Amino acid sequence: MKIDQQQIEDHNRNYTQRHEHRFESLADQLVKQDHPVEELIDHLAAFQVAIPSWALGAGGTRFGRFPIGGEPGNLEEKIADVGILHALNRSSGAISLHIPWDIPEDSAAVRELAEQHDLVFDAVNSNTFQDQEGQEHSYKFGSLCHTDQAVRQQAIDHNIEVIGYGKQLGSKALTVWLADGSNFPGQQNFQKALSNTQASLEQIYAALPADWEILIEYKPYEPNFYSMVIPDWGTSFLLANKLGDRAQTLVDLGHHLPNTNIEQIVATLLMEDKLGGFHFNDSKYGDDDLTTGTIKPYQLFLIFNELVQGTENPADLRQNIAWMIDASHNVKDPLEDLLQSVEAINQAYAKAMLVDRELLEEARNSNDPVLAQETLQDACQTDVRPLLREARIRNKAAADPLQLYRQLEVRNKLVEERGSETRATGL
Ligand code: LRH
Ligand code: MN
Repeated sequence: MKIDQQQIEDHNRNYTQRHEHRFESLADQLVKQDHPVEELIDHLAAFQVAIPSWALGAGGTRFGRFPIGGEPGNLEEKIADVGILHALNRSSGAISLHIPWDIPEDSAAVRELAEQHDLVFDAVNSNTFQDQEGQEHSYKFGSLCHTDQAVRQQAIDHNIEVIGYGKQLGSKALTVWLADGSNFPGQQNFQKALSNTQASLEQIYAALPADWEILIEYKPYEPNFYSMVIPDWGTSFLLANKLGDRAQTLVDLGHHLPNTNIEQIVATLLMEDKLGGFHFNDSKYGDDDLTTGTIKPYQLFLIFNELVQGTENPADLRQNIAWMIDASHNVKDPLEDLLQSVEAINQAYAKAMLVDRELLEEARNSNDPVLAQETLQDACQTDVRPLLREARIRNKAAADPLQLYRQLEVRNKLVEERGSETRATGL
């Protein structure tokens, strides 16, 4: 199933009148506020979010999983699905693979197919949280931290193998998330586990190509429920500093204990030049992997506010950070959920670029919290959707990707093509 340009042009033609009216009135308002509208549109049009290869099928929990039908049954079909998203919003121009769920059997062919969909490969993810068929050593009690050197070496070799796949596909980063930890007090020697992990990461870091980065993802709990070897940003930051310049911290929004001030963590990592990337999603309680911006949209805005404030040139922001989604779709159509996530991320970015930075600093320097709040919320409560629509239309994407996705009955066509039983690898 491919979406052709004619279908998008037909859709946009129907939108033109309504859109132009709304866009012109917003552009007028923004110009009056001295906002560089054309520049804003260029930044938004250039902003790309990577789609996780492991979130293109129906997700589930231990209590159940409800198939969606038409799921991609292999890597080629996953690339085609990300191609559909990118055709609709021209903001999903990258795919992040998870190994071994998505091993590229023929890298040249996979790369060729991705190019046909105008896609590149973002960070590749290793997996030492599951035991694979025929695997010599189990990761039940950890991987890079394991008490047994043979298990640690097996996990190190796997990460180096993942770098190998990434190199063939043009990826420039390895994401390492470890399920390593313990379920009971006394079960693990915290210091030994952390120093084993550091020593293992040093071997992986040494195997990194010169132009690659390693992104260290932290998580406070699950699947271990007493301790995780890398539970928080501080531990990831500590390891990244010990490894070297090309080691950075990855912030998965769902990997924080309730009420954690994530925007402050982002500000600190940015200041220390150790913010490597994001896994965008949203959550109310735990690592719920819900649609980005659905539960805490103001937090998402505040995170982008720190990103825009903390970076001189927006182009650097785009280049230096890996923008990726990490979600699980238990009740929504995965492609609709991902379209909504990309839209929410773009809205937060657009609103953050509308903050009157001078006025905000003035309010801060004069300790005027009321004015500071008004300045932030003035931007956050601006309806930026016409700006995003304009950026998409200029990018030859759909004015309203979700509406066109439904109008074209993409899911039904995927079910016709693939049947209702296909199951995508991943979570
Ligand atoms: C762990 C995590 C990690 C992935 C996995 C799919 O919760 O966020 O990023 O490897 O989800
Ligand atoms: Mn993640």
